[in-house]
Amino acid sequence: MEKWWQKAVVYQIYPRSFQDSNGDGIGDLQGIIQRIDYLKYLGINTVWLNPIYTSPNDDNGYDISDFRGIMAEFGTMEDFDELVTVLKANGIRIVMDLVLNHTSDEHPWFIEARKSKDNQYRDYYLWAQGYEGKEPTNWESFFGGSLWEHDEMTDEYYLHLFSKKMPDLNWKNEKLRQEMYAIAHFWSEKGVDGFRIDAVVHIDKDTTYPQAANDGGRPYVMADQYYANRECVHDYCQEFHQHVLAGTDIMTVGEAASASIEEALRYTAPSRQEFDMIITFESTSFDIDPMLNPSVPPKWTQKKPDLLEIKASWMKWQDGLYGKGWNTLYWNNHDMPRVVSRYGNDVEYHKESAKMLATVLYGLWGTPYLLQGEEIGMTNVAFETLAEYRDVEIQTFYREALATGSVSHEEAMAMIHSRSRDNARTPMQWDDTIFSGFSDVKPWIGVNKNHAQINVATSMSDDNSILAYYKKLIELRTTSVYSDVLTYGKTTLLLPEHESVFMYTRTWKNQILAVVVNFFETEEQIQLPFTIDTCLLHNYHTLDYVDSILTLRPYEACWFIVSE
Ligand code: TEU
Ligand code: CA
Repeated sequence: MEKWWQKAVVYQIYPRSFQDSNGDGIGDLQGIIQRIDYLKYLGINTVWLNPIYTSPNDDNGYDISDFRGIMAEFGTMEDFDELVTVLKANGIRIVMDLVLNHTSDEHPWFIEARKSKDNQYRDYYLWAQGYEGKEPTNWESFFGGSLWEHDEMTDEYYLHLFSKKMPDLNWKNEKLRQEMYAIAHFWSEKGVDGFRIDAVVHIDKDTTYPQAANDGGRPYVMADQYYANRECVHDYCQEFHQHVLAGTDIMTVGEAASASIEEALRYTAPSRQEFDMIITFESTSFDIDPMLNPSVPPKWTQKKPDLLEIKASWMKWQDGLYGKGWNTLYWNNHDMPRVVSRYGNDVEYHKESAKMLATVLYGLWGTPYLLQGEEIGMTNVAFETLAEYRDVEIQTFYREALATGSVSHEEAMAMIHSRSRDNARTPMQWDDTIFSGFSDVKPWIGVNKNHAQINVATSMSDDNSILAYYKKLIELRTTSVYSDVLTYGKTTLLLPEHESVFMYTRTWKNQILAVVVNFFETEEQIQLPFTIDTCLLHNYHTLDYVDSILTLRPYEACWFIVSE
């Protein structure tokens, strides 16, 4: 049976950087309301808001101190209610970011819990004694360093997968779980249409706290085997479904960065009632090579992507979940560098490569997730100084990397330029004015200098813009006569061994859509095994197609309706 989220095109709004309405340099809910017409112009039908709850903003809202309050900088609950009303009036659904894995250390529960070992909230969190005068285990935080923080008051350590101001919750405590279900229920009652569930694969940990094997490269190591995708996670997701989702058509997308296809089949099988879909990091990690620099966490390394690896991985997920679960399609989110800088060429072939990346990904089977600014080809930013960066992960990475003694300031800054999360968090580029139309005052984080050329206003007056291309692509996926083949069609990979060309078909009833892209800059010639009936999408003005030989210029990309 068709579900609304199968035809969703989800636009991710990072509220802090989308639109400032009250001149404090910080994006807010009224700012989003001001931009509803743009969302309608783009043609998206769903928005995902990053966290808007009360927070001290150590991790820009993912450290929550009141799950039922709206962050003061973003506005009020009345603003939220108005936003929901306006979105729904414009046929746009709203997905909230639900953070279940941890709270802020300023949450009342944690303030109480740390007071004494027998406090009623103590067991809402994960505490342990030190081991041989050090932290309980050698496990590494996702933000670098140990994931244990010593708490003087009771001389115990508490676990924090992320920053030390974000203590992890103890999901083995049933009372805690009930508290989290009540929070989710509160927002479902307010009319939200979906939840993106943050870091959800981490909510169960091995609380026997074994040491992790360590090859000695760094003092602490990732220990996913002890805190990712454990069996209890499935049990808790099913319990969440029973308590919060049963009887609703609320969509759930679990952030399951490290989930394998086998785990994804279990998370997204409809019969298991866990999630409707998950976000895996596998589909965006092809340019990471830990061997390039063992002194730093893998995410900070970068190699040229291998298209054969990309094709094999994407087809594993296309084939593995088809008819059994559901896929998500994304290149960007607020945790990753911007794709046109990462896999494309944001200088000589900015438009062609940005359009190619959209063409190759959003022609696949699954629900697309676009990050604000992706549709105009926003790029990475390279701030001159560390002080211009805002992300707590960057500050921790820099400190830990230099502490190894084997990473220089210049090397660390180069890694920050190419890999940091702030690349995705600079203010939305609305026009070429000094603060890009995002605000009338200096924003909380610097505006990318290229906003003078890359912005919505300029794009709207250019029929050849990346924006016009995304608008067409979204219309094809959501409302055109080709929506069904794009939504339900079976994916078949062609030319599997070709190292530069990515070609596949989508087949649904009597319709065949072919996607043909040159992933790189070298011109390619290929023989097409079908007849082109219609060209739906193309990032060049003319097709060089003679006697069934198609010449593909740098990053050339097409969607065709074909016949065999
Ligand atoms: O990110 C989760 C996250 O980073 C982990 O899933 C980790 O990177 C991955 O499992 C490695 O395999 C979410 C948010 O997207 C991020 O912005 C927050 O900082 C984080 O959770 C904490 O809330
Ligand atoms: Ca504001």
